[in-house]
Amino acid sequence: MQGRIHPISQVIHRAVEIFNEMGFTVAEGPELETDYYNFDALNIPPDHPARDMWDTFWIGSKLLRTQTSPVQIRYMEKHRPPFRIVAPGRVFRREATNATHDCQFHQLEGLAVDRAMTLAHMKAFLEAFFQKFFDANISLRLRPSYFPFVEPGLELDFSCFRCVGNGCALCKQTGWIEVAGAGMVHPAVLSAGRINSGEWQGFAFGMGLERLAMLKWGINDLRLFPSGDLRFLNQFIV
Ligand code: 2NM
Repeated sequence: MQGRIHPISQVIHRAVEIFNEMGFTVAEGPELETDYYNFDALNIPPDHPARDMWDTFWIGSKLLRTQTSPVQIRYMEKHRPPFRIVAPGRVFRREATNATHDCQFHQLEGLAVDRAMTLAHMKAFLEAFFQKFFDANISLRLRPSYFPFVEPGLELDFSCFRCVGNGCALCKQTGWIEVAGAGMVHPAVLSAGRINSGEWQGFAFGMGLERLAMLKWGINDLRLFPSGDLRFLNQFIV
């Protein structure tokens, strides 16, 4: 019996390939993190109510990263701008499991820092990304939201590639599908990365990869991904 590339690995490979073409390199970091890199450096001090946005697995004095953003902080500490990076990897949330939530999943986050890197650049990069990833004519919509590490913060929706905006079950009749969070990196986060926020600015975004895979292949339960069930996995022949 022949081995196969896991569907989430396939999504990571394709996403990285597309972002590479747009000048992004890959950054990686530990899954076991410190309070500092997962929260404080991301503008979430110990008593900040936003900590409750992420239910966290603690292991002694360390934690399992709740997003891949700590990778970007570590990268900023060691590299000078301008740069563009993506950080794909496994993240952990202390949450109950159902068809659309799991206590471990994969994210791909991006960070681009330059002297004048704006949300307009981000919209163009991400529109190009989704068009290539889904091989469909997709446009993006930005909605105001809140994440402590960005200001302004945004949710990103893309136009439904199934019904082309007319309304169907996939987009719950809205014509739009929520796919990512994003924003302009908060000056306090740039400072934590030893980057002068008077000279440099950047956008950041994060998306769930199980969700991308579910949309791409019409999968309705994300618990299938870590199941190891060969009846499921054998359908993803490269
Ligand atoms: C998101 C939403 C908004 C993000 C921020 C950063 C960092 F470290 F550069 F500040 N990385 N990723 C970010 C911003 C992630 O995920 C929903």
